Amino acid sequence: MKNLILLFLTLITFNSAFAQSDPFADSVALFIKGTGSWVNQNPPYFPDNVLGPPASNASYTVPAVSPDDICSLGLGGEIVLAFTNNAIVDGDGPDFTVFENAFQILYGPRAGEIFAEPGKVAVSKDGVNFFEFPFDSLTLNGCAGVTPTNGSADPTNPDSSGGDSFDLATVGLDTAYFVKITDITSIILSDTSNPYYDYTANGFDLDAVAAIHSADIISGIEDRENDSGPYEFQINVFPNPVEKSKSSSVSIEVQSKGNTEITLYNILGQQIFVRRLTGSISEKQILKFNAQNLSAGIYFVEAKTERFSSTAKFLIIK
Ligand SMILES: [Ca+2]
Ligand SMILES: [Ca+2]
Ligand SMILES: [Ca+2]
Repeated sequence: MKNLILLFLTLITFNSAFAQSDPFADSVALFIKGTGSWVNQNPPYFPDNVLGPPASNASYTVPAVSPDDICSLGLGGEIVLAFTNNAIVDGDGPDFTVFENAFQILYGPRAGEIFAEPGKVAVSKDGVNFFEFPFDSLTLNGCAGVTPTNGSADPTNPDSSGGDSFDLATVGLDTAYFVKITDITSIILSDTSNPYYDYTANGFDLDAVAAIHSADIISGIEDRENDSGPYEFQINVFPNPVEKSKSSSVSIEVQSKGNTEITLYNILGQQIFVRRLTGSISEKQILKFNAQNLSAGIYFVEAKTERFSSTAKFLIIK
């Protein structure tokens, strides 16, 4: 257990010896489509169009419009992006940027103004408790979907990247694994005197979310002892994250030799269960369990044989 606590510290302090993970959102934890339906809300475009970097061809006056680049949330739509190989952490100033396809209008009665389909933004550590950034629907201060994207700039540099940046300190979080964006375009459409009123607006178009202050999460193999043995020792958990609303079945796949003890811990290091697998040869064994009664959050699975020990991290969300 002491070793495990040390390992938790390693995990939580994000071992910098590991290769830098990408700073962008890694998976979609939840998508509730709003009013309207677009091709970019479905495969093969979605979810890749909201993961990874923002559209490189977007500029102040030219919005990204390809379904490969953006996903329309629809009026009132809501999306939750999960970070699984990196976390957003609170550093000096803003910590992450949301990229949408806002742009400056060049012609017509609104020339020079920004065409905005704004969203409100919230963040979470556990995928359950979200902390919303304050926003103003008249000035759009605090909203995402207001500042055009500069696709030729470094998306992790808020001084030049465009997009709308947020500081975790504003909501009192030190780390976030989830970013929720909810379209609020209908607030603008309900008030023709709103400075951003535009009858053609039809909802937030998400391009990307990038961490400015990013920390790697070790989610794969962490062998504490010499791993030069004659066989592989691996542990994988899938799906990850586990979405309880879709399926609460979790598979832990272990490649090991001999008796293997599997222990599940929550983020506090409390043991949830211990199970034993008995394999005599080096082969893949799968332990399945039901996560229905586990609360949402971060969990660790430790697999241990006489000689080896390895831990994997995974998330359970609603
Ligand atoms: Ca990432
Ligand atoms: Ca900050
Ligand atoms: Ca994109």
